[in-house]
Amino acid sequence: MTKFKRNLITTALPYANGPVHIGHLAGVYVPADIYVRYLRQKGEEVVFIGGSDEHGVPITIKAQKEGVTPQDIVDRYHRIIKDSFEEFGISFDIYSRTSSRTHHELSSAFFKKLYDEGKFIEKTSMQFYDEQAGQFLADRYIVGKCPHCGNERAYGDQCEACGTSLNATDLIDPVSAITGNKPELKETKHWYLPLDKYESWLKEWILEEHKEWKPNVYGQCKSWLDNGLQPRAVTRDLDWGVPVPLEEAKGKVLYVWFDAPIGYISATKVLTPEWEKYWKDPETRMIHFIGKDNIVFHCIIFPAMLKAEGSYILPDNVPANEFLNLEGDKISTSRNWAVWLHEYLRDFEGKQDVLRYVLTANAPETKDNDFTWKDFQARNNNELVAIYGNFINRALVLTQKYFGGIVPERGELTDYDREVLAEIPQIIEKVEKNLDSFHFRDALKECMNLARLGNKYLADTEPWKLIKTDEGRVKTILNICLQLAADLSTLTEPFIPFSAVKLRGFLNIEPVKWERMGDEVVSAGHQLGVPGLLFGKIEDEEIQKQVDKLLATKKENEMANAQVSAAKPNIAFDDFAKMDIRAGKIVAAEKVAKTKKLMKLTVDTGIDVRTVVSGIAEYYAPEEVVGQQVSILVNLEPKLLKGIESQGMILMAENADGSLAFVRPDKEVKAGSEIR
Ligand code: B3M
Ligand code: ZN
Repeated sequence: MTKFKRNLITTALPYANGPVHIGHLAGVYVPADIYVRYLRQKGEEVVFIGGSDEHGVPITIKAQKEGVTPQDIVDRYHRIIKDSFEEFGISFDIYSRTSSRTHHELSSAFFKKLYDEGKFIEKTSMQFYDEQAGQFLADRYIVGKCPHCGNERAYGDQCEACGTSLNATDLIDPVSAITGNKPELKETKHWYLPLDKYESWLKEWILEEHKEWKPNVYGQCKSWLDNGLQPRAVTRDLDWGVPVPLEEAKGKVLYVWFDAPIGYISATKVLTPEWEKYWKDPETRMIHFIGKDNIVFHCIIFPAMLKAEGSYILPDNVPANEFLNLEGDKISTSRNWAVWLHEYLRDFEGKQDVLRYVLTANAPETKDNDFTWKDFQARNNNELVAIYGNFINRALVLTQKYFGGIVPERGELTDYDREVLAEIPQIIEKVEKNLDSFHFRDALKECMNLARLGNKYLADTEPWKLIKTDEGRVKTILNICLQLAADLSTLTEPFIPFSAVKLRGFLNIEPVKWERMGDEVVSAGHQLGVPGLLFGKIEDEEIQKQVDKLLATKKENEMANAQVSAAKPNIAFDDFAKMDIRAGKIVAAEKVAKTKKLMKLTVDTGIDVRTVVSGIAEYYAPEEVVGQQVSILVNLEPKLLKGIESQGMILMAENADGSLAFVRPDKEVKAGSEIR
């Protein structure tokens, strides 16, 4: 890290078309924040950049669905997302947005410079057009069958089922997402970045000069580069976005993936007039924190854009994470399969750090990982409460009890004391090594080892026994414990910053510099603050509530997706005419004893009054059905059910979840009327 003077840390700009969930936090924002807080504590110069991606088709589609403007949508979600990040302590120096004027100006100028220098190629091609909607169908405006995996709902730019990036014209049976119509092909002109021209440079820069990148990132880049790069269109026929700054390009905007990464630059410019020192000085180290679906854009396309522009630095590293799943299923906004941050905070008030901790301990660093509520509870109760909280609590309470909360002085150290103290710098070194290489899970594990060390030290030395015989020894032990506690507040601050502040309150100390860990930082005679609990236990009921909520979502999704059964083969009219279906009226009803489903109905068919046994008891109570008009098949062979002769069948519609509803004339008709 030494050859650099300063750090520019960016995080992927989330689309402002929905709130953010645990997958966002785990994949991008928590690791980035840990890294930034660590650098700051070490006294490094850092700017930490975030913002909302406010262009792109997902936003205009959402606006159209709701009958509002795209600006309404992005205003709404930009706020919600910004608040969520703030509440979780993501310590951005700026959280900006791509609808800002600075952003429009800067991305426009970026395009213009490349255009003027002849860095683009112009191409006229046939693209899908929706006559009725009067617009071209870019990216997500077109859906069809994926040629690779057969997914029926693949988009014009990507199939989310198999991850393949697509061209709209690759789709099988494409339809417009606006009108559902079959689109036509119409000629249009666009500007392309000839990525093929940058291929050999990218190969050298990534595959030779950045072998240290994470294997998942390096591997994805290699496979793109091995497959060969094609020119990529950087403009679209849309009316939402940064207008293409050319006379001949009326009604066209920059492709969202062209302007979004420039959002990192424009956000820095909004933050500080010195923005160029971060973007143009090779002594700045730039790092992009992103999720794996954004790798190609940050490692190949954006660097090619920066290279083409010529005055900007390139990223030094792109530590992309894999995905976080939720209870075994892919997180999905459209299926509402997510833990939304604003909802988490409603249910677990003040427990931001618990989520930060669990998402780091279980981070999808090398492979997709699963978040489960059981694991969340276990990590809180067995790690934060039982290990970290327990050590802090004992150190504080014992000092309170024996010395009125005043830090006792250290006496002579035993060999064991020295051994324990010598472990501190070793642990710190491991934390640093892991953080420097973006191994956040392992770094957190080492932090917890410092708390474990404290617990072991207390258990081995047993000051509560010694107090009767050797007060001097107890003073030394507690003094050492309090130094450990202070070190923990410094070491864990990047991971669980709210708890670090709380702990410093208990200790009544100011933030301690990173390099002072291991020193005697709380001096003898210092009055501690009021001790409290650092973490609280999470009870089974709270977890059950979350699990139930997800089960309900699952059920809703299943119902929505339930397949309608396939059509039966055709029958002759005569076969149909054989059925004698009448309008009847239920005149009496009772549950059939010792069954769950059956109800004995007495039905006036107009022809006669008869008994029918029907499987509706789970969905209707007898008193609700009496007096109701129904459709009854009267010429069905009688059948014995639970000892009762059933004479006919009541027609019911069966819902996706198996629930039943009566099929009846929509206005009352005379009993016995024929239904056909
Ligand atoms: N908005 C895609 C995403 O949210 C995109 C990232 C832009 S980063 C410059 O995954
Ligand atoms: Zn596919």
